[in-house]
Amino acid sequence: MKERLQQLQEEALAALQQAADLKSLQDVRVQILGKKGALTEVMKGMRALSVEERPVVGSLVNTLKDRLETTFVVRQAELKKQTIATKLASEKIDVTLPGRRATAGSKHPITLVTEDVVDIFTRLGFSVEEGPEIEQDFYNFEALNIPKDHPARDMQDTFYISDDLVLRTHTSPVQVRSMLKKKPPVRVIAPGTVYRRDSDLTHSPMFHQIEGFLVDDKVTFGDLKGVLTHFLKEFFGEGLGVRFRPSFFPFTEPSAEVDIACVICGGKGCRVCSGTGWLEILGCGMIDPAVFESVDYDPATYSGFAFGMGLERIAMLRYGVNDLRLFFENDLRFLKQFNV
Ligand code: 2NM
Repeated sequence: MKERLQQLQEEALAALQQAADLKSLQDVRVQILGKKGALTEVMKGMRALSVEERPVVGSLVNTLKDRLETTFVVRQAELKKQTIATKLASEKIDVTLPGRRATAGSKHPITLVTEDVVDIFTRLGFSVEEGPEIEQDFYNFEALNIPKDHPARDMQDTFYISDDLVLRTHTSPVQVRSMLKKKPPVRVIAPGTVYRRDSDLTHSPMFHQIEGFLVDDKVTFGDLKGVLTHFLKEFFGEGLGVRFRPSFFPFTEPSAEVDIACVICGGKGCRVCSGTGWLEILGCGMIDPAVFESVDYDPATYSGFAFGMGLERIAMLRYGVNDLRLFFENDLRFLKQFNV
């Protein structure tokens, strides 16, 4: 019996010491001290002992049990410490390493141009208005005196969502909404994204516009010329050549197109201005009385002017960009150059 206990002690101590992790240590404990463990088996054998031997062996068993329990607890603490140390070592980070720099973005050139134009008109007392890009026929066409058979209404030119809904083809519907909201005197500019079914080297189906209008009593074509000439000289430079040519729009009468002296060749004639020395930059005119009727302004009391311009073209001239597609490709090598 004593030899069996001695042997068990050696085996058990070795097994506890050799357990490599908490799970196998627990297994060893069950194998030795558990209900069906080796030590329990030995204790069952005590029934066969004599009355004199029993307390002696019993005391040995208890001593061994205590010793094994203690060894188990010590080894368990050791393994726990080891586990934590391994985990800490694997999760260690060097906080002294240099960080990754956060790269700053930059404003899109169309945004920069929009901000500049808006700034000039804001200083003239205009307020900025916005409206939906999905627009009703009434605001996009009907109220602007664009008749049912006008080519602009054609499926060829306009993205239709339904019979009555279109992707706005200009930002004029924002002006219509402003006129319905406010009574004169009123000065508004409306920058925004617009859509037309047109896609080639010089046309994108999605592009950007700024339109503006001013209504009061006694507004004249002279006011229109003064405001737009002021704007163009603020934007492109004081010495700029500007000319007004007669034109036609359904929503203005009379209408005009405005040219500036070519910013590339200074008016001598080059590829950009097709040898004319002039660049067409915006459309404008005196708001047609028919538009006033749609928004319930009395055309006998009020008059006003309106204008519109495409921002991609202006951005190309300002930054010397020779390909429209660069604005829509979002190539960071292009966009980064506008970091100001
Ligand atoms: C243009 C040219 C001429 C224009 C007219 C209006 C409104 F709503 F007041 F009638 N907004 N924008 C207008 C006039 C736009 O773009 C080339």
